[in-house]
Amino acid sequence: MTGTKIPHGHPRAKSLRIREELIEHYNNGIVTDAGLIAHGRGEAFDYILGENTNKPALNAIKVAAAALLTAKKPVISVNGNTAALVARETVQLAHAIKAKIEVNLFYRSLERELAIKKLLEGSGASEVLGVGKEASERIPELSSERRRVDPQGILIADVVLVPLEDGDRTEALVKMGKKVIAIDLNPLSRTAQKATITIVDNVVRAMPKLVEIAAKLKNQGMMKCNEILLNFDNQKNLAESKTLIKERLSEIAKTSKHLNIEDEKHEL
Ligand code: PTJ
Repeated sequence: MTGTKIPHGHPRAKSLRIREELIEHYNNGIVTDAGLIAHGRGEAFDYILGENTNKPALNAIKVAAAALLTAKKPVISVNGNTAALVARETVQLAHAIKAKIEVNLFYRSLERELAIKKLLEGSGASEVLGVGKEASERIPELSSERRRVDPQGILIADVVLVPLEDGDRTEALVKMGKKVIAIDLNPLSRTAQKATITIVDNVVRAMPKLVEIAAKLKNQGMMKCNEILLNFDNQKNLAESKTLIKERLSEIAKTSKHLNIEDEKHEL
C-alpha cells in the first residue's frame, strides 16, 4: 500500500521512500509487477554493497560519462523502473550529453509506453522515441518485446545506456557493434558481464552522479575522455565489485555485526 507516512527518523527511511515511489508508479501503470520484484533483487545487492557509490562504481561512472560524451549517436534507453526512479535525471543527462531518450520495455504495452513518455515529458524531455508505431525496427536475435526499437534511436546508436536491463538485449546490442553501458546492482548478472561498461550501483545514485561527472568532463575536452576510455577494463572493474561483496560479507562474519549499523537500532 502506498501513501504510508514513513517516520522521518526511521533508519531505513530512504530505502522505504524509494519503495513508495515504485509502488506509486506501479499503481499509475509505469512500473510493471515484475519491476517490483526486480527492485527487491537490486535492494539485496545494495544492502550488501553498503548502499553507497563505491570506488569501482565511481570509476565506471566516469568511464560511462566519457563514452557518452565521445559518442556520435548516444541513446538512453528507459524502462518502467528507470522512469519511476530517475525521470528527471534521465532528461538532465540527455541534455548534458546531447542524447536521445527511447522507451524500451520488456513488458511492452502502448499504455505503459505512453505513461512513461508523459512522465519524461513532464520532467522536461522534448522528444521521446520508441513509442507505439515509432518502434518499427527489430533487433536481430531477440525474441522478447525488447527487440522493438526506433529507427531514429537505438537502431542507429553507437552508445546505449541501459539502466536495469535484461541480459539478452545487452548481448544483442554488443553483437551489433554498439557500446553498452549498464547500471545494475548485481555484478553477477548477464547484463553486468556482457556490457561494455558496467556501473554496479543503484540507479538513484548513479544517474545524478553521471549527470554531475558528465558536466565536469565536458569542460576537460575529448582528449581527456579518450584517455579515460583507453585505460578502462570492465572485467577488472567488475572483479573489484565482486571482491567488495566478499570483503563486506567476511567482515560481517568475523564481527557478527549487521551490515548497516542503523539496522541495529531498528529492524523492520
Ligand atoms: O519496465 P520493463 O517492462 O522493461 O521491465 C523492467 C524489469 C526490471 C522488470 C525487467 O527489465 C527485468 O525483468 O529485469 P531483470 O532481468 O530482473 O533485471 C533487473 C536487474 O536490475 C537486476 O539485476 C537487479 O539487481 C537490478 N536492479 C534492480 N533495481 C535496481 C537495479 N540496479 C540498479 N538500481 C536499481 N534501483
